[in-house]
Amino acid sequence: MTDNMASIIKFVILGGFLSAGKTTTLLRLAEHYVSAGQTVGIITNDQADGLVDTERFRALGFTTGEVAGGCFCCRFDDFIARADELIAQSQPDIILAEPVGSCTDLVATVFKPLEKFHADRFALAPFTVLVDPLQALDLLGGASKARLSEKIAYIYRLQQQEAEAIAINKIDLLSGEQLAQVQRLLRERFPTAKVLTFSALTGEGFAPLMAWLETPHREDRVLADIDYDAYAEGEAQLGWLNSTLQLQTDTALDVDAALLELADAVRQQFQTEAVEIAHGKFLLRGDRQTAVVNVVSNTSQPLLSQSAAERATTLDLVINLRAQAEPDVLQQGLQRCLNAWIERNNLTLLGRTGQSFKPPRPEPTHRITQADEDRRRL
Ligand SMILES: Nc1nc2c(ncn2[C@@H]2O[C@H](COP(=O)(O)OP(=O)(O)O)[C@@H](O)[C@H]2O)c(=O)[nH]1
Ligand SMILES: [Mg+2]
Repeated sequence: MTDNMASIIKFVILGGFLSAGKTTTLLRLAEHYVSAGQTVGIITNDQADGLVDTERFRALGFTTGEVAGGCFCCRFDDFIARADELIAQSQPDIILAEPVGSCTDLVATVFKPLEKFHADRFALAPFTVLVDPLQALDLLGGASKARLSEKIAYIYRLQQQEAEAIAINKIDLLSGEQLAQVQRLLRERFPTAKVLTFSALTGEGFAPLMAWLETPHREDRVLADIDYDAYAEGEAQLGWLNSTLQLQTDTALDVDAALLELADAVRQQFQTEAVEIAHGKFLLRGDRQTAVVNVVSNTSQPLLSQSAAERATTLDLVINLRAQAEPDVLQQGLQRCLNAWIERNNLTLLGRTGQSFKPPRPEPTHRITQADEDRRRL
């Protein structure tokens, strides 16, 4: 790495719960940086491999590394290895990283280790955590209405507590009144965080967000009192399912429509079973183009986030589902929908890989707290 010592790489890590809009925001940021002539590298993260997010970045031509099998905190060495690979491949000016959406304590386990061991190579942007305003109202506002459990809400609160800035995304969905309500709620609960508002979809408020990310990371809000048992329990209440299928058909299939149909069938299936979806991602690659559909809750319509606009006969389907249920419940519910969908569309299943599980207890590689630092200084 000696030849890279001179150039310090900007490092942007965007936090936020499942479906807050991290990938959408990073894609928009990446496009801005590229159009300003900068080279961008991306690191995605999940508890398992076969990631829709990775496919999305790669489909748009971004050099992307993936940390799979655990969060950045528990796979810190892999995280650094991916960064080194990006540097070797494309000498990026900026690395953008998206941690797992159910992960917290990132300041102690990722930011501080980066500062302690890699300050000569990376300049961190302030730790910014994205918020879906409707999810925030649900998880922080009225506990009686909350559809995700109290343990999951605990993780959600920790995520905001350690943020230097909370960026309220999806403001295009809100009335002025609703936005004011969410801002009030977040300022009340997390008075030390800067609050930004924007829409990754329309680009509104994006310039101030980008300007904020240009400022240096200043404050480490280490979670001093985090209860790792409660955190582990909360994460384990989320079932995780990643599945990749190869399919074929004689009659060319409308990729966008077929994917929307499948995603909505899955949403309805879990709504019937009272299984709350935290994020369902569906990607269907046709002969040349790729469609992506997101489901962010049981009650919101599936959204076509990327259109393939083609009919295709050879298809790769990737599904990443995170929902509040046992993994086998997810597996069975999805299987039912897939069987019906395959039959309805006259598809032939050629192959399939995947896994479903609960995230294991987080065991960070490093955990550096303020107290450790203070002791060292004495
Ligand atoms: N209306 C609206 N939807 C958004 C916005 N940003 C993201 N989304 C949608 O929210 C869903 C989840 O986004 P994604 O970026 O995958 O979230 P992640 O899980 O945090 O990476 C997708 O359907 C996005 O299209 C936004 O600013 N406005
Ligand atoms: Mg994502």
